[in-house]
Amino acid sequence: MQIGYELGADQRTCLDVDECLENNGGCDQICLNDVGSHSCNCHSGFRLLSDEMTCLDVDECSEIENICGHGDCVNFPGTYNCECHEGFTKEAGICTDINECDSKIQICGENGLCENLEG
Ligand SMILES: [Ca+2]
Ligand SMILES: [Ca+2]
Repeated sequence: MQIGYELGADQRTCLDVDECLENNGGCDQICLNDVGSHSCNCHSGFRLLSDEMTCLDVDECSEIENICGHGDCVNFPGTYNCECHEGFTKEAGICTDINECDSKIQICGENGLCENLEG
């Protein structure tokens, strides 16, 4: 008898033990049952540590340079958020410059020429 197997009802067959049924196989998040063993996995935004059981949040703010563009990155478990500086708007999660000239409000008046600046 090997670890990871249990004896079947006929006392001759080795059956896989589903370790995930008990205590989630010791896994932090996702337990994957394999024949004769099992493994752990993590939800997206988390990383499996070297103990192969524990999931740790990925700090996108420090790991991915300039992830927010013109904004402040705030790390959350499993995700992150970009808080844009004034004059910038979030597009596809990244803070990009608002082109005030394109907005419906005619900020420069009828005859004024509008020049878009960063921020
Ligand atoms: Ca198993
Ligand atoms: Ca995160």
